[in-house]
Amino acid sequence: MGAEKAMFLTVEGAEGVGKSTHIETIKNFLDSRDIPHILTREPGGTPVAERIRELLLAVDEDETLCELSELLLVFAARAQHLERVVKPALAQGKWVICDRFTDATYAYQGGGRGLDVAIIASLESLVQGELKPDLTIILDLDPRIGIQRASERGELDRFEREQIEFFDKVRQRYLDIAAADPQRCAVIDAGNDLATVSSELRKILRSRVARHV
Ligand code: Z5A
Repeated sequence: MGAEKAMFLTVEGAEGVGKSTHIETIKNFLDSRDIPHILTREPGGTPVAERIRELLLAVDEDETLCELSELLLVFAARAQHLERVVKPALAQGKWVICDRFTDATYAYQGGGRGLDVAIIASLESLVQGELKPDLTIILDLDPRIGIQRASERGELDRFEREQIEFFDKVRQRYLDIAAADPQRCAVIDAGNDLATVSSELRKILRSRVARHV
């Protein structure tokens, strides 16, 4: 393995776009090149951060989570995940593939909930410093299809119960992020069949990742 620098790859998108499915494609790509890597996710990735995830996803009829609490919990989980998992892995030369990261905060808490981007940016700077993903794959899909896919899996979590307008805003914010940072972000049409999406993803990996190995 001749990696100069371990890469930090993130996969993003709104509800049911196929992140888990296509992270497997990335894993196979790295395995085929003997690139050491870990798979992780946000919110979560450590025992403490997974407990925060449970709080974030739980439907609690007695007390709704206020928007600022939600934002702070997301970043609390991220701080723990970065210190305990992401930074140590990168320091050991292991690539990190993360199912969602801070773009999700801009999309869900910023776009969906309407929280001020400046507040998110200041927390991002506090928690991450200069650390950003090297490559972000954004799977883009009409939320109506994504929700349909998710609802076929069973009971819906707290986010999945949001109205379609919420997911339209999330999707749009992801597209805005990609347009503002095309060097880092690649958008894939996740409305195509699985084979087409995987093939497009491999093409992106060959062009953007191969030069690092
Ligand atoms: N959240 C937040 O608010 N702020 C933050 O900063 C962060 C997160 C980091 C949990 O995330 C929630 O946290 C998330 C936002 C919030 N809530 N929502 N919504 P999550 O990643 O666990 O939640 P999720 O979006 O529901 O992910 P998921 O359930 O893992 O879905 P997915 O990984 O994108 O999809 P999948 O499981 O790979 O695929 C879904 C189904 O569709 C499955 O049956 C596949 O076989 C099928 N599929 C996938 N692709 C295709 C294609 N191309 N054609 C046909 N069928 C397909």
